[in-house]
Amino acid sequence: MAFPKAPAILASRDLRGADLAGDPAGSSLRIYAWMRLARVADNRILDLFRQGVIRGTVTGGQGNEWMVVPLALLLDKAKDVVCFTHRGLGGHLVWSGHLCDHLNQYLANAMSPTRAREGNIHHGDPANRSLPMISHLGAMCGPVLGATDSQRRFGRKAVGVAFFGDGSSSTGDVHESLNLASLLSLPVVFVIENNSYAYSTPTDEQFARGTELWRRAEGYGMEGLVLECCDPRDAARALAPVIDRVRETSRPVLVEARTLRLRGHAAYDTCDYLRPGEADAFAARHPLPHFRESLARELGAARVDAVDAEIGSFIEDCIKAAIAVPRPDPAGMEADLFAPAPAPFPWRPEPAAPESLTLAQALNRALRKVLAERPASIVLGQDIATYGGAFKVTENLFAEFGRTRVLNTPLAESACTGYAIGLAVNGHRPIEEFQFADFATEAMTQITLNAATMHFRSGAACPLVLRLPSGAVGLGSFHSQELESLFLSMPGLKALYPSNPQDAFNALLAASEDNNPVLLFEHKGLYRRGKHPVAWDPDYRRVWHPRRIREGGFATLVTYGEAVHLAKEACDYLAAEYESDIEVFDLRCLSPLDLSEIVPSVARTGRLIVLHEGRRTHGFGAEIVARVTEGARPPLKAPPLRIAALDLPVPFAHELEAAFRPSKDRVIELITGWMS
Ligand SMILES: Cc1ncc(C[n+]2csc(CCOP(=O)(O)OP(=O)(O)O)c2C)c(N)n1
Ligand SMILES: [Mg+2]
Repeated sequence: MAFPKAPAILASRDLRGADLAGDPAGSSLRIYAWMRLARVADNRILDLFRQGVIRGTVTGGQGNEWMVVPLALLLDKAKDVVCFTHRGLGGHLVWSGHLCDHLNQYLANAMSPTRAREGNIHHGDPANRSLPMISHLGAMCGPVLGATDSQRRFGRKAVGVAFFGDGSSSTGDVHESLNLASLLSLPVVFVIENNSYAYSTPTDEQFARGTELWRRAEGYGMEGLVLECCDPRDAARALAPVIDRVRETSRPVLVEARTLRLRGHAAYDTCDYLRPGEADAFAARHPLPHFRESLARELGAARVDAVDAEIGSFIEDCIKAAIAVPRPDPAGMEADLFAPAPAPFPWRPEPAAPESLTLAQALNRALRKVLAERPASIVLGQDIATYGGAFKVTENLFAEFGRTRVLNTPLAESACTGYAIGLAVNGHRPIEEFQFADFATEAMTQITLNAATMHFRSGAACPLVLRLPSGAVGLGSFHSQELESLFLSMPGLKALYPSNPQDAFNALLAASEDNNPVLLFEHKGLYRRGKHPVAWDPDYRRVWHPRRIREGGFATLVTYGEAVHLAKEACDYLAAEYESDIEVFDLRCLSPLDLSEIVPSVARTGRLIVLHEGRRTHGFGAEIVARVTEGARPPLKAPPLRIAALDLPVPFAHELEAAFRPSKDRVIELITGWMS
């Protein structure tokens, strides 16, 4: 489809601070044209929603253009990083693409930039560093930090801009991100779009001490300033030096932009909650008509009228063109969940001779290899630098690779995972250690909604490894959990769970070269369970598939992680005592599940056992049983047996923990009971 030709005045998307002094007329009219485009487009999108042509919801940016348009014009589109919010259509229009691209997004048609997988303004242009927003407010700050840092690491003098509203400023992610940006000295401008309301809630019901949100900057050790709603040229004059300063000093700045609540929260909101006179007060301060009037005075009404007319007919032509685009095709959706597998990385075939290592040492060896051979890799997590991590998996890496590659993080799992996502989307390959898998719940939104959905909704790869020390080793409810079911009930995550040092080494290489977020579950009880030979394995990618570790004809047992060792011991005992040989598979990869060898094995043995340490109800075994037995031919000889932990929080005392999770004796008892 040929998009209508844009008016000449929209040919330039750039504004330099100096333009405002040197050529006030030319640059003023250009700012006006982009603002006008944003405003009329937003209004027409609202009309189309009311007519039922656009579905879902639309959240307009009316009242924010005076700030977002000059800011977008001032940024360097060839290197800077942004993430606009649901009030940022003006920013999107300036940043990249044709108006039709953006309309296609709202119309969710076959040419939508999110391939119609997201609606409203949830698109971006990741290839040009405009990160697509997710609804979860505050959660986009971390990715802006990461992508901006990634640009700097690649030697590009970028600035990032993280937008969020007054309401969003209450989220933990915003706090974590402000702290992280200051700590890492990241060149990010945080912009609070304060329109005095979060949906229907006024600021005095959101904050105890009024609305001086910019003053929070001091607490984070950064500069803060307030920008009252004003003529967009004044906004540009105020913002240009801020951007320059952030670019030069690489210090973050917090800007509170006091914007206007000209319309309701979204299309359906009639704003009944505004206080008496408030709507009129907003209207009186509305910069767009004032700006238009001054331009008409300065340049003559005819020139401004001509811009309006040209933009108006361009928008109508674009709407016609976008409406004519066919509806999206569901075909291919499932294939797009994951980014395709890249060619194997040309790893050096080392260690050539086997080294005798524990599983923790094997992971350390693999991390060293990844850091040494792949410059884009970065290891981050709490206490992982000089201390070497809670389980010493990162020991000595800091001494060898330094702070830029091996980065200690504050207790801010959500922002740090967001930061890692930003690094990943922009071309780095972060490997994040969670001190215990349990703390990954702090980053639930970032992992399951931001990272996991990234490729599906934006087409961008997110090569991110999340290392999760798992399993019960006597530490109680909050340092012991097996969280595979929790995470893997959400689409878009890959997951590996090695049971021995060689698989752990292979798993880290395989995960680190994948172009998707990969959860690497590491059972703490296996970290130091003996030393085993570990060497370069040209078949390391086999770790994405299960391995048959014991042959047998009586039944098929599927397990993973530490339970693999229980299974082996129990099956050896059963073979000796009952002459019942059980075939055992170490699943190794929990997502994507490959059951291609397991299904024929169960067809042959006619019996299926699943064994894992995670809880039984909604446990991962339920999925395996369902997938293996649905449509099983021939029908099974016995109902499947699930052996798992009790449906309880992980109890602390060792007697209680032993009763909670499967033991060798319990496995034997349950299997013999099932056999008889
Ligand atoms: C974390 C989170 N909680 C709740 C919501 C639902 N919600 C969407 S917009 C909104 C109000 C946001 O207010 P603000 O950040 O001030 O932005 P504004 O819409 O005023 O521009 C709420 C509560 C959300 N998107 N994210
Ligand atoms: Mg608000």
